[in-house]
Amino acid sequence: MNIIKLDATPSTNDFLKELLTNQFVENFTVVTAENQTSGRGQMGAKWEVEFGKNLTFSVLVKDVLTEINSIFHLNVLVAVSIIEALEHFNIPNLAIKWPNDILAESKKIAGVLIENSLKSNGEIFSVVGIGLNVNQKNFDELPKATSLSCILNHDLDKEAVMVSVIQNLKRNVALLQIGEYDKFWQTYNKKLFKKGIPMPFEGNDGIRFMGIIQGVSTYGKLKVMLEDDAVKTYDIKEIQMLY
Ligand code: BT5
Repeated sequence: MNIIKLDATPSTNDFLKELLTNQFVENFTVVTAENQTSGRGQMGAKWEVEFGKNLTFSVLVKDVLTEINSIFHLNVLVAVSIIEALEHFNIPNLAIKWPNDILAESKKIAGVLIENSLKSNGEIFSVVGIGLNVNQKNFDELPKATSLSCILNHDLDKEAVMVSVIQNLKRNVALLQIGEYDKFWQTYNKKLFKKGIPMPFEGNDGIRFMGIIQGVSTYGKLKVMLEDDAVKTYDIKEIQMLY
């Protein structure tokens, strides 16, 4: 496993993307940092961690996106790979909050930021950024977050957790490439947070409503049953669950 270890960098995703512009980078190369000074989430959100306590890493996955495999397929694979690793470390009550938050005991334990780029030779490179809380204990600033050590009451070897996620991801990408998407999608749906439970939502027009999550379509749309029993599908930017 090719792992580049850094003390500090603004963002491991940015470091890996920069590396890609300058040199050949092997598939599944990993960049990990003890501290990220400007860790990024989706759409300008920040990823914040205590220095040295957690995992912040990015993995290069080449050519997994094809006409058949969409961005959401990789998203599903990454979420399931993290869940499998956390189960291996005996974390109970894991769930996936659509589209890409990993929760343990209803609190966020990991977040994923996937960024794709098309190279001039037609290759598609996916930079899979993962923030996974391992040994941080104090989450006063982030009351809806947790870590492996908060749940298990002991510290863990961060690298062992990271290696487990990467090994799962490698194996699962190989399975995706031979067409085995369905079982990952089924696991993703099984683990879906608040599925079947009435919850408040907010649309991108600011209007709030109640709905019941039914599942996620193969291409990542959230299926929600509304108060008139009609089932509507929503894209990632169209709706958020208020939780
Ligand atoms: C994410 O965004 O959850 C994606 C996070 C990806 C971070 C990794 S670290 C390695 C790589 N390099 C980067 O620069 N990024 C990636 P989003 O769904 O937008 O969630 C962001 C929200 O999660 C924030 O607005 C906070 O509410 C919350 N949050 C921030 N830090 C957290 C933490 N350590 N644990 C749990 N929740 C956190």
